[in-house]
Amino acid sequence: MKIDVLTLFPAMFTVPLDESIVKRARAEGLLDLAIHNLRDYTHDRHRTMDDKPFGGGPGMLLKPEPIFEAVENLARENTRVILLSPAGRTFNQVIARELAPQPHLILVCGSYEGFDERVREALADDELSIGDYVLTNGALPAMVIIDAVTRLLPGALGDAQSPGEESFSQGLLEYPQYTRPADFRGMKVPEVLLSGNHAQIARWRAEQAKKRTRERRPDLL
Ligand code: JF5
Repeated sequence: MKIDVLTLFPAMFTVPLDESIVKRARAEGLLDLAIHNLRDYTHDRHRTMDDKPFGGGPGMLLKPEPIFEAVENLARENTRVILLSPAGRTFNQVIARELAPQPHLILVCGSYEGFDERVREALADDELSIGDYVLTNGALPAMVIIDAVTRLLPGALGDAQSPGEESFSQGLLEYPQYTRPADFRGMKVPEVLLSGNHAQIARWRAEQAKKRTRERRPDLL
């Protein structure tokens, strides 16, 4: 998968996408990630990225020209252009699974007060939010989406792990898990997990997952 990111803050992307599973996916060629500075697509002497909204009002808008030029330069057949902003549909695991098979994404990070509406109308295939709060810019949302999608790419987790069983894949929160020691400071691992009875363990885990989801996230049921 190829992902191009358009941002005013390319430095924000360096460390988080050069660690762990994303780093390995890039090294193995599962993910081809390119971060582009939107300012490189300006042509005036001051490299102006923003301007005042027509009709007045507070704040500034991203100028449309650099975004159009960048997207038109990078897009090919089968590209999905996605804006990141609080006005998008809320990103979740279903959307991550829908993006993972795409050959090419362009993620356009908003900032200031947001996008000129013509960017939405003429350029964007989708607009995503990562939740109902306001950030200073779309770099963190872009990284969240890259992370969630990358671990779903075939081979990204290695053979030991699978993305299929975890929280949300089944539509439920995860059941409680324990590792050694079986007694840590008097806090004991539930007896059933030490029993070796795999049918009983599976039943206990399913019950616990449902109970936890009912208590914490009834909206998922
Ligand atoms: C942004 C205008 C983009 O704040 C966000 C955001 C919050 N959830 N998902 C995305 O993006 C930055 C702010 C203002 C456009």
